[in-house]
Amino acid sequence: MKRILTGIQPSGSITLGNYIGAIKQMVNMQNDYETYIFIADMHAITVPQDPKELPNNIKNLLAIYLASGIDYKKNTIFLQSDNIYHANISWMLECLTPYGELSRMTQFKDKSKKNANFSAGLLTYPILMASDILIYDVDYVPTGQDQKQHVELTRDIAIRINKKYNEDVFKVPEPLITKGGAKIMDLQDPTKKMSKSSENQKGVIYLLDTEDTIRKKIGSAVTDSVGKVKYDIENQPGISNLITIYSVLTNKSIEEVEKEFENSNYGIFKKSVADVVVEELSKIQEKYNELVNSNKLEEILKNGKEKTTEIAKNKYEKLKSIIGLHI
Ligand code: ATP
Ligand code: LTN
Repeated sequence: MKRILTGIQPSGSITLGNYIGAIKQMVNMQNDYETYIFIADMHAITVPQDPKELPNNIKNLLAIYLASGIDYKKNTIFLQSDNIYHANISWMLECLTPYGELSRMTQFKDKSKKNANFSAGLLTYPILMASDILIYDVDYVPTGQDQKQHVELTRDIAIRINKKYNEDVFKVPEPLITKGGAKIMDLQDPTKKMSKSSENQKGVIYLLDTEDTIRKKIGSAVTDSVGKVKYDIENQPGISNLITIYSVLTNKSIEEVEKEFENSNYGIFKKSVADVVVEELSKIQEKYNELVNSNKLEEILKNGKEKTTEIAKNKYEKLKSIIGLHI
């Protein structure tokens, strides 16, 4: 069975972008692949986090995974910091990666601009991600478009190390980008990615938003003066974004959505988009409320820690051996 792995940072409330870009893909693939899904808490601390808030964000993300349909019996679910080998292996990979490759990463350039005092971890972030992926010899990494560059860096690291040591130390993974490369944009600024850490909450749909809030946010999403429900990122980025959301959640193609709303005004179209988002999220919220305080959560992480630590330890020993870290 082919193996896949993905992770999300517990850096805030989970958004519709996270759901469409990462979670939904895992749910769709869990029956046909061996799946690993984790909470990237060590990635989250590359930017400042409140130590009181972080545990809640971790717990909420785990409950959201399960409520979205990720079955803990079919997937290995774990907390990144529970597995000490991720950071250990990351260090070895850091020493085998040229600095120049890191400073070129788009996410680093964007995030480092936001805080002049950014951490060194923000720069080495993609190597920890490479470690997450390469430890498990995965075939595919489902992510949103924004993480593709990091998966490509991971591939380069794997290829370089395999060549250097003349051995198949790592499997070279492929990125798996959501259908049509779906990147969900901010509803208030559709040229910007919808993001957990966005300052303007009006442009972001959170998975736990109430129905009323969701309807308000979609109702006031920025559109244009063209007046046609047409997918045209250049001239109608707001409408194109709503078409993407509707298309992914209803499993209809962009063309089918355009046809369906050919004679509709933006008000009617927005209402239909809100209906499908509310329907999808209310199911998740109902399950989330049942799960968030259950003691199942700890047990799931404990099992994930045991299973992944064993796999990662083998990779760690292998690396120590080929690099020469032994007597
Ligand atoms: P932050 O604001 O803290 O950077 P984020 O919302 O960008 O967070 P990540 O934790 O970086 O989210 O990403 C988790 C997963 O969700 C990744 O696979 C990423 O590609 C995907 N993702 C995030 N935002 C979007 C989006 N707007 N559209 C599609 N996929 C997304
Ligand atoms: N960097 C990712 C989270 C992440 C990840 C990974 C995704 C950390 N390690 C390994 C896939 C595979 C992000 O911010 N979305």
